[in-house]
Amino acid sequence: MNIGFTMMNHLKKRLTSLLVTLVALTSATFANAAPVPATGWGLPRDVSVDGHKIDWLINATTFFITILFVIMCIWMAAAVVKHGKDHQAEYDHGDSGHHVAFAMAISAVIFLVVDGNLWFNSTIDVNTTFWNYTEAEKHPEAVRIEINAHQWAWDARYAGPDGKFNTADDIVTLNDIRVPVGVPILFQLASTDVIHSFSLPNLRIKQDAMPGMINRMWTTAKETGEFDIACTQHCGTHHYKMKGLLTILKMDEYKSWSDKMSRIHARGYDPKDQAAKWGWAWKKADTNDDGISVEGKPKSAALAPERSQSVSLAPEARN
Ligand SMILES: [Cu+2]
Repeated sequence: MNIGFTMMNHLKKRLTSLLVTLVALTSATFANAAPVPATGWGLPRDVSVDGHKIDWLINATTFFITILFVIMCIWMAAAVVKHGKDHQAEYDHGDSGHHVAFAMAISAVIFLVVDGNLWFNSTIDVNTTFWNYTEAEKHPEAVRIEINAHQWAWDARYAGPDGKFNTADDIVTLNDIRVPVGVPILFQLASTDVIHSFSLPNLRIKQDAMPGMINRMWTTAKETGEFDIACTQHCGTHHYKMKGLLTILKMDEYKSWSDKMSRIHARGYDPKDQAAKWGWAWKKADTNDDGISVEGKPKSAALAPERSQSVSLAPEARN
């Protein structure tokens, strides 16, 4: 009776350990195999031409991590089953030549296959696509947008028909960015107050907006629709409110919108209003080699007319 009870207890403990391992394994598998819907689990729907390169990196990382996780779980489950009550424990420093060689070989395989693979592919993607501003700028219909981030909204400025920023035909919007599908969209980013991060999750790009410097990023949309603009840098108490709407339009719809907006803004343009001219001369793609950011300051980081709510601005920006 007593022996039977001890055996049952022992078996129960082993089964519990096995069950815990299996539950951990199953939940990790579900998390990794997340689908890609418009809502729900997984990444937001990718509507950009090059977003699949980012997704490949994320998926490859998840794939390798899952393999390693499964191996570790099998290893632990085997240890739980094998090293039971009847197993004689052995003491071992683990520093023999054999052990050291084994650990180094495993580490080298993981480093070269996993990290090497990710590094190699991401470097190619960055150089040929994501930081290749020269190619993007060459497109005759490329759209250029200046973004001024501030607590807690996004000002956007389009140059208008004359192609120059800070002129009468500029289009200036607040939390409302409209772009055409199928052509490069180039952004240059500045910030009036603190560090923000301009994120377009459905286009798989984001970049910090820094006070005192102009950062940039570019993308090409492949689908029309309405998508989120988010701030992905905690930038103060109302950070959570700092969202906007990105509308991707067909080229003819975009042209008629921008023509109309340009005419409306030209009518309300006041050449004496210096505060409204917060834009800057567009930084050319060849102004720096590293492709990350270009030093420079907006001509004025002061207020655009739409954001005159002084409560939302840093003290130095109010002057
Ligand atoms: Cu922000």
